[in-house]
Amino acid sequence: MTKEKILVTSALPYANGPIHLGHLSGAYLPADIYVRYKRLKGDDIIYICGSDEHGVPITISADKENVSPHVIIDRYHEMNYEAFKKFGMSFDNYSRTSLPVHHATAKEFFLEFHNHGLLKEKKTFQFYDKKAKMFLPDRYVEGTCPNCGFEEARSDECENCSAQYEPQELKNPKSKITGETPVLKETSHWFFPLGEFQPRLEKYINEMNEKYGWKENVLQYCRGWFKEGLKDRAVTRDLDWGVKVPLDNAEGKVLYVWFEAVLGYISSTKEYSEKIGDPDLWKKYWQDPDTKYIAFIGKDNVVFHCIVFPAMLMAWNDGDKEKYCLPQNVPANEFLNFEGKKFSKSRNWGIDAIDFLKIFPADPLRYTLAANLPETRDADFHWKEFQARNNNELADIIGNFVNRTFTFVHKHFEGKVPEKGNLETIDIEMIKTISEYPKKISGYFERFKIKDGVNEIMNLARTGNKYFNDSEPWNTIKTDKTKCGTTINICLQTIYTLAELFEPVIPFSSEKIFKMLNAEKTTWDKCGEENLAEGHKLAKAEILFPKIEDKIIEQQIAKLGSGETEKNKDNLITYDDFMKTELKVAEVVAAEKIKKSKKLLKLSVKLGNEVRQVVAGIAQSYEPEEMIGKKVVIVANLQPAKLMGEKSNGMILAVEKDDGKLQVVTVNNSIKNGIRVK
Ligand code: B3M
Ligand code: ZN
Repeated sequence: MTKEKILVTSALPYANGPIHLGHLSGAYLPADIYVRYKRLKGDDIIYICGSDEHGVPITISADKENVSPHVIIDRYHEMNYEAFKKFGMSFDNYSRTSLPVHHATAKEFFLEFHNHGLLKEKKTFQFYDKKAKMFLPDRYVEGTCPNCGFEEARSDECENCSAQYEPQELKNPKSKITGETPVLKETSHWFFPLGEFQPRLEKYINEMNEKYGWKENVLQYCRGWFKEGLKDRAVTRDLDWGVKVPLDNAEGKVLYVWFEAVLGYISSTKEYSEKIGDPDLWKKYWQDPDTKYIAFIGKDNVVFHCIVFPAMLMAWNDGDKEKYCLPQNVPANEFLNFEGKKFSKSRNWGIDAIDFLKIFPADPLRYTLAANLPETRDADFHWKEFQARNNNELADIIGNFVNRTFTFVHKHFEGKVPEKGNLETIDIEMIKTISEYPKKISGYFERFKIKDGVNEIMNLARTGNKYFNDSEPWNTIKTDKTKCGTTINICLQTIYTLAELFEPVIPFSSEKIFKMLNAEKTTWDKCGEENLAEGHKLAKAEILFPKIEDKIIEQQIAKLGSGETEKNKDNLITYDDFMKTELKVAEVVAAEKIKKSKKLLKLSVKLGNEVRQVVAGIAQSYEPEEMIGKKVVIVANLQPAKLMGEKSNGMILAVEKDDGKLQVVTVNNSIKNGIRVK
């Protein structure tokens, strides 16, 4: 069989928060299983992903924490990459859209379109939040629908009655960022003529579907968009975080995050090629018409991957430069819910991947998610099901099969693969079953029926156990050792096949089994043959899947909705840590403003006999005289610092109130100053 050249991408997660189990089961695990499977098939495959690091949500998070967006993207890029590694994701490259190679790629596409006169510059009115000093994207404006009166309508469409309207028609608009009433301000943007591409897009999707069989859910979404009619789309935004619009008259504008994020797949491949010292390698995947490009995503990204991105590639391909491959298939998944409800950070419903993997190994999670992927409809993760999949399937079916076979081999056959004697029907059937399996599972994986494939592999382990039981080696070892040897030999061959078929699903356990077998993997197509020679020496058995106790699962269930997450458990400090901070009661004896500073007050405070100078950022909340006589709490052992040229020796504790003003923490006047607070 000829080897295929395959490019696989998974949606680039926003570096604006931790990924959770829903993400894993949508766009990542199915892709990883497919990629690992194709690698075993011996195909030429590259698997690309990375962080999506632009867009308004990132700037909003940054503003909330009063840090630069870089702090946010660095934090979540690292965190998500770490979680992916622990989960066993086998990306060839995990890039970031903040890298220069990405900015250059995105600008190149924009300029190509601009230079060919494809982009139209149009003036529009858009809501502007004076307090936040920014133009508001549609989803950050809420108001009353001009059509049905629904009060939570967006600035351009109503979720309740589906009406679409101009922003100026929305009644009582409110900024979701500051709560202020936004004003309409004129701005201009560049638009991509998506509507013009509709006939070609419909043809493309029909053709791909006919040839490669697209998923019904994906086709449905596309048909829905076509029916509504594609419209021009603005590909720029008024924002300063993102890829700058590479034109002279475009101050303060960046490329719309979706326009550039999809190009992140290309720039990630370029980055990879540079890294491995073969800078042109990316072209082999992106620009060779033989490439089979598969884009794995969740259902909310369908329009961007089946419509917007292909249209952009078509537009590029209309030019005179090297042409790009379009996705051959986009096997988007539906959503995974958590214990019957949507994942929600604010309601503490669900669990982040990184937290999960601090408590449990990756394979039981991979298996549980894979056996229940939301391929055709939304699926649900349940803690009890996770426990049952681990205990009753991984441990009791495959774990038990491996364990009982190894126990036998070490006890009765000196840890070596026994010789086979005459084969009986039951043996011949088992050998035949194993030999048919690789093809059978390929049949599922090739059509992106990952879930069915995974469940079918577990059936082979079930069949193995049945064969073991029906052959009764515990009897034949006493009556007919050759026959017993035949059974154990065939069981070991089955274990080998299982280890390979399961490699894409539970790679860590598969590796352990191969170690126990003291053998290497072969290619997928050969893994159903007899791969272990008679007399081959095996290694010691290990426990593959320890059972998960009820108690552990109940603890997790109890956390739901409560606010206790793994993270804040990690943030706990010891008593000794706390005692390092010397908090003391101090009496303010003098206070004055600091010239040239709106925020700072210079205070003299008394701690016992000691008088110190402390500079505090409370000038917008207190007049100096209001502070005098207050018994405040200060951090007394903070390293001295200079603020606006004034020495500060300690820090006053304060809380921020709803209106943004500070209130210093005080104690009752009867408390002596200098006393330690603990
Ligand atoms: N970051 C959206 C999401 O995580 C987005 C995907 C980009 S793929 C190019 O749903
Ligand atoms: Zn409405």
